[in-house]
Amino acid sequence: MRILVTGFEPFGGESVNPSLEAVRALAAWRPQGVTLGVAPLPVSAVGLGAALRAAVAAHAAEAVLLVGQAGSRIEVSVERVGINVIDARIPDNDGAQPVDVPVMPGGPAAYLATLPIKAIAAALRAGGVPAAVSNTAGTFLCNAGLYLACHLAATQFPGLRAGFLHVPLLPEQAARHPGAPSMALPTIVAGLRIAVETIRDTHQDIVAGEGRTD
Ligand code: PCA
Repeated sequence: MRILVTGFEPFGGESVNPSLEAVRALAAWRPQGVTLGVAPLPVSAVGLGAALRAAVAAHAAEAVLLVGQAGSRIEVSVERVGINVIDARIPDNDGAQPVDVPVMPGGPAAYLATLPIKAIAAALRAGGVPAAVSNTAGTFLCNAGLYLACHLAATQFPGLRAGFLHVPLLPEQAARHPGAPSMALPTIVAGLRIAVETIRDTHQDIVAGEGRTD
């Protein structure tokens, strides 16, 4: 199975992005039964879609797992949904700050992730990585990335499965933001490995209640 894992470039004044650091650390791994591809994605409202499409095509991906930084998250968030809205709180790396514009004009209001989110969350926890299903990926470019990946699957890459993991800040980042939660890089990398193995091994998601009201 060809699985593509992407990480985002640093943004918002940070010099690193834990998602990109973790994806880079994953690159040399050769999991059994998986051809693993990794790619960086730009924090660019204008450039994200083309970069994602190019990476999916270059790797002939059957599944794409996008990974991004979420500074307030206390655990790995397995995102359930991408919505067709960008409402940027901060500028992207091009200096653009779209507010209340669609990710894809005319597209559906939302797409649900097609990777096994419950199985991934359960496997992460079983592997010692704090994790939960999340019902909002925000309204910046991570949400847009999940939406675009699902839209690619719906329109150009039939059979492509797509999902998203938000990861906390690295400890060295959190140290500059007192009170912010963090997760060490080896834990994040271990989580990505577990997620890839779960994607490889799970074709029907498990049924497990994880609903929450936040
Ligand atoms: N996090 C941002 C965009 C890039 C990233 O790593 C987000 O959550 O939208």
